[in-house]
Amino acid sequence: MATSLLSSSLCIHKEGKSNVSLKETSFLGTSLSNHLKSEFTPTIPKNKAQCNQRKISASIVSGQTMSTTPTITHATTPGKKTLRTGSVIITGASSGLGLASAKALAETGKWHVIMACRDFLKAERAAKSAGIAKENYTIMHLDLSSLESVKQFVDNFRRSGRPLDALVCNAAVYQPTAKEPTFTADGFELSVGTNHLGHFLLSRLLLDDLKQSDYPSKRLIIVGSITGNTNTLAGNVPPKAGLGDLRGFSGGLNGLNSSAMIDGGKFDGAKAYKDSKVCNMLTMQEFHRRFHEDTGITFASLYPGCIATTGLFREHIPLFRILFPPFQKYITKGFVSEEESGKRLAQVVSDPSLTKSGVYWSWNKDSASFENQLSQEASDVEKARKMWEISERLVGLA
Ligand code: LMG
Ligand code: NDP
Ligand code: PMR
Repeated sequence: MATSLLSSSLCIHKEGKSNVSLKETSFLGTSLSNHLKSEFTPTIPKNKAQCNQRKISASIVSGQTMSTTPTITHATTPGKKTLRTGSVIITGASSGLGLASAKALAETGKWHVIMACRDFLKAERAAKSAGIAKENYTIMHLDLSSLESVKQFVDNFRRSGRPLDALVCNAAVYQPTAKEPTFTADGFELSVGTNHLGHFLLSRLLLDDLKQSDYPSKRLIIVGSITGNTNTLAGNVPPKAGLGDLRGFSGGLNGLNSSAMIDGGKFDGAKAYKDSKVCNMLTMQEFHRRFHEDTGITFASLYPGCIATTGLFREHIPLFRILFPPFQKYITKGFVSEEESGKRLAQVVSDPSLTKSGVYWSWNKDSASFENQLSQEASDVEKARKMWEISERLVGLA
């Protein structure tokens, strides 16, 4: 039974329509220049004065929060229109998928990466040991488990004078062994508070900055996961994701006068994480419905594959950490290296052929991307709307 379930879940990947192969989508290669010819009108000079002006105030804070001075560089091809360096914020870029995608994007030479991290020193060491060139990244402090920190990050970013062309909501915590809930600075259960509510406020605030960007393809990417989707085998491993009627969420997830769980049930750290991923995927779609048409911004989510070696499993029992990578490699075959997952996320950020909005991307075994199907709950329009409205209230936007 296990085998048949396994292969049926893998079939979803095989059967998925493969839109692009890696070969076809080499970052910003010929296909991008073609794309640019038709779509891109350079508007750098318009922003430059504004940028310079902002740079002055940015220098006041840069000593503390930034490792490089903001500069806007241009990639020039003689005789062709030029595309300025893109500016992308990646949350949780100090390890795992975030670091790998920061490296992949920086290495194209077409992106400056703002690594939005809670631990400045760790991020600096990580960037150095990954070999990311100094001029290609800036580290800025962001602790997603504090709404005040999110607001400060947005202020600091604006002061830096950089445009915002892409935002990647990647950071996450996972507490599979926690017996009792812990809470964010604002009193929300930590996993949903950090993975969803912190990112919700961040992306709502930065939407204005994305709107102002003159980049040809502006994107807001939120990392989702297979384990939040109950239409897959992985999503059926207990405890399963389920938001119920959102009664705990509506009550503020504070564990005092309301449950710490979205569905109002008993605390379960693994479920809270999976629920937070459902919120991430619902948020992406609600953004798409509310803002895509008017702004042209691409909103997308993805399941990058099972990156069984990352820090995400740091709180799991040691035996799990030993067995999980070989289990995923040899049994489920869902394993993907950090490097490969980084390339996948980088593709969703910058590949000219992945501009479709409202999509949940996955990759098949040949590492070709395809548009995957979300579970019924993760694509529930009414639930997305309700979840959005409660989130607005909890983060103080409504
Ligand atoms: C929970 O336990 C913990 O309680 C929780 O605290 C948290 O840690 C959480 O997700 C994290 O895990 C999960 C536990 C329960 O799973 C295990 O880790 C136990 C392992 C049991 C080993 C079973 C043998 C499998 C083969 C072994 C290979 C050896 C390698 C070791 C691997 C270690 C790492 C995993 O899990 C269970 O209850 C086990 C049963 C899981 C099967 C679930 C399948 C349900 C299928 C339902 C049908 C759905 C159909 C979907 C079809 C979709 C198609 C469209
Ligand atoms: P890691 O633990 O390696 O990376 C998570 C990052 O989030 C770290 O940089 C961590 O910072 C950061 N972070 C955690 N809490 C906060 C906070 N309060 N404020 C700011 N940053 C924070 O895990 P992964 O790379 O595996 O996870 C990245 C994303 O990929 C997550 O969204 C996860 O849900 C998703 N994902 C992962 C899969 C996997 O198999 N690993 C599968 C599917 C999705 P620090 O370095 O300081 O701890
Ligand atoms: Mg899962 C095709 C099968 C498949 C895939 C792709 C994953 C991904 N897992 C699969 C199957 C199974 N897992 C099976 C059959 C089991 C029971 C033995 C199993 C168990 C399991 C555990 C205990 N798996 C896990 C855990 C975790 O603690 C991880 C988790 O749920 O984190 C929330 C996890 C994961 N399995 C995955 C992926 C991608 C994860 C982790 C990360 C995530 O969703 O972010």
